[in-house]
Amino acid sequence: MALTVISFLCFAALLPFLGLGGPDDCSALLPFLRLGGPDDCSAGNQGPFSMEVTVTNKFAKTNITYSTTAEVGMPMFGVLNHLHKTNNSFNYTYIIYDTYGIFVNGVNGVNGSTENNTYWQLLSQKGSTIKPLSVGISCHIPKKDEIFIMNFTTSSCHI
Ligand code: B12
Repeated sequence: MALTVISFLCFAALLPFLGLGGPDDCSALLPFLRLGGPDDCSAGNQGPFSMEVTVTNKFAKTNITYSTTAEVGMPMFGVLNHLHKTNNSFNYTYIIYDTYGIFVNGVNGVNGSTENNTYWQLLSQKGSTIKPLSVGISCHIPKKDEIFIMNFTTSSCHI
């Protein structure tokens, strides 16, 4: 008799995990099956997104816009390398500093120069707002709908 009672109690305790008995069955199983919940919702936001890279040079009066794709979380360094691999009309050169990372030296054959006080300024456009980056391409992680601008201009002092 005692064995029957224990067996019954064990079976009743297992019901929620077997998906049986009562209206809360599904939610009781969810944590074990890893269905639903916030992780699944955010999974929908992963994957590649499209973005634009604009190369502008006021001296040569040129302005070229490239369309490319970026992976969520990928730094601009990876995005620019992907753009170059998929579109060989875009190319760039860089110098690695062991302090701040990767510095863009030249774009499409035009190099910055300390003698001429020129450099490739990096900017980010979201909607109608354009801001200079506060970090280089190795640290900047672009977001969906961002336009990344490489602007050949004269050096201005910044700290
Ligand atoms: C001068 C300077 C510049 C000059 C450098 C060339 C020159 N003619 O001297 C110019 C104007 C080109 C410049 C550009 C940029 N800079 Co600057 N720059 C400085 C500054 C004021 C002094 C650097 C220096 O001379 N150090 C002394 C020398 C002896 O040391 P060094 O290691 O040899 O210095 C070199 C590197 O620092 C390099 N460098 C300069 N800026 C940057 C930025 C990055 C991302 C990298 C990898 C290297 C790098 O150039 C220096 C001279 O060769 C520092 C601030 C500071 N007080 O340190 C900011 C600073 C290094 N720059 C900074 C930034 C953000 C930029 C830009 C990304 C700005 C932008 N939105 O475009 C761009 C780089 C864009 C690109 N093409 O990749 C930040 C870096 C922050 C970070 N965590 O990454 C700093 C710390 C300013 C700040 N407080 O925000 N910069």
